[in-house]
Amino acid sequence: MERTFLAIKPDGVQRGLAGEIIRRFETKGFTLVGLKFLKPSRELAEQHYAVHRQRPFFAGLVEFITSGPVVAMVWEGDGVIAAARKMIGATNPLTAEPGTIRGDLGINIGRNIIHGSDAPETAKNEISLWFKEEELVSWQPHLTPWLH
Ligand code: 3AN
Repeated sequence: MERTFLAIKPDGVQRGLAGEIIRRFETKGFTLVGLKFLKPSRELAEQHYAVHRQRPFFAGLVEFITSGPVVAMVWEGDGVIAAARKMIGATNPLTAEPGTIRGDLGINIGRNIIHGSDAPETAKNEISLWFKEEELVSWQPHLTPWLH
């Protein structure tokens, strides 16, 4: 079963959007298998955004992501990596489609509310960077077997 890593960034937490965002993935039918609330260390943030190390916004991005608590999550389900990216919307909230999380809730590219893994390989790496194996819970909702 496919898994992806999602993180509600400090702006999403500070604006009180965590519940709304979790609700969207729950009602879509995906399964939450990992959840933690933490203020990321600089080391964790730099590893997470390592591919952006050369970009002009890297320092600001690390500064921002370490500035406050984030909700780190692992979600499971068929096609969850691509579907979550679709539900999150384009990187720039101003051009993200209405109906997406960024399109509905954000306006600033540097404060775009949520992170989602962009491919199977990044999902695998990000999950193991943020979570230990024993922090992930494999389970099946009994009432909705047709989702799986
Ligand atoms: P996404 O989060 O949609 O996969 P990426 O991977 O291109 O977008 O960028 C990672 C993060 O870097 C974004 N979520 C955003 O917070 C930040 N970012 C990307 N482009 C810019 C930019 N031009 N200015 C400031 N921050 C940016």
